[in-house]
Amino acid sequence: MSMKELYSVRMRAAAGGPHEEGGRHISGAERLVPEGDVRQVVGAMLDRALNHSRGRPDFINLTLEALPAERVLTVPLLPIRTLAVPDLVAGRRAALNLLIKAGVVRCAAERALTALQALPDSMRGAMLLSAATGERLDGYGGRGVRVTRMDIHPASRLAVREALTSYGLGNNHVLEAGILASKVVSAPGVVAELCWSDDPDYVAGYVAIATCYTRFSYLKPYGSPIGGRAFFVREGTDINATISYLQEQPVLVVPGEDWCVVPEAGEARWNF
Ligand code: WAQ
Ligand code: MG
Repeated sequence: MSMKELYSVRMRAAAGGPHEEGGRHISGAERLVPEGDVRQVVGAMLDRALNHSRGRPDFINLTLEALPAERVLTVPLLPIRTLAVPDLVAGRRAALNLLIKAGVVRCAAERALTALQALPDSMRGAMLLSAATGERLDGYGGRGVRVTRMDIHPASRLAVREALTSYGLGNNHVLEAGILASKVVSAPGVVAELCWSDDPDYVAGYVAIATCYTRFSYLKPYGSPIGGRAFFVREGTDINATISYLQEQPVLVVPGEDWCVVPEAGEARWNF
């Protein structure tokens, strides 16, 4: 597939006015596609913004930006595994333990969980937190750090989608989150990511580390419109470099030779 240029297509939708005037975040999306796909992608994003379970937006911002292909970095797609947990409490406990195993200090991981649970509503972006203390490091307040300019490599999209579908993971959430997380853990200084959705009916969430994307079947209460993301960075990281990588560096994610969806593991095995 020859690609001289790629287009970053970005959408953000809010209700009650634009985000920057206090509107409530409804939906966002990020793609990085060849020119021939732009029309279809823009149409799909618009449909998605207008038919969202979080409500009807009255503000939609669509951004298109051409990027020279030589600026685009390639990073590996994380393998995806699922841990079935019986409920939210078990899910959060397992997620906490995995974060600690990945090098996040316990009190930092606990602080992150508390901070995400205490959000009054979803942010548009993520909190950047110290993996040592849990202290908030970005200065973006209620907006958070927005990861943009990333996608799966167009030559791999179909095969990855099919692999996910064959494991019952064919919904948009898994692929999009897998792409985002693969970029996030490739950022300088990032140790791990913790995430759950802001879609009221979507209760699964994940922890991503450098080697794996681990889904937990329950990470938030059914019906809650409050999602969130936390990125943990190690001590001594140049925060500005990390933020500019996350927000600006174009990245295509590519499944390596050994990329796979790890078959679902039983609850007992993963009850750390
Ligand atoms: N950059 C930073 N943070 C973001 C971005 C982004 N591009 N997009 C969303 N967020 C933050 C924001 O605070 C949202 O409220 C929150 O993440 C959740 O976003 O394996 O659907 O798009 O089954 O609702 C995870 C589980 C689904 C997927 C994640 O996220 C699976 C999901 P959502
Ligand atoms: Mg959502």
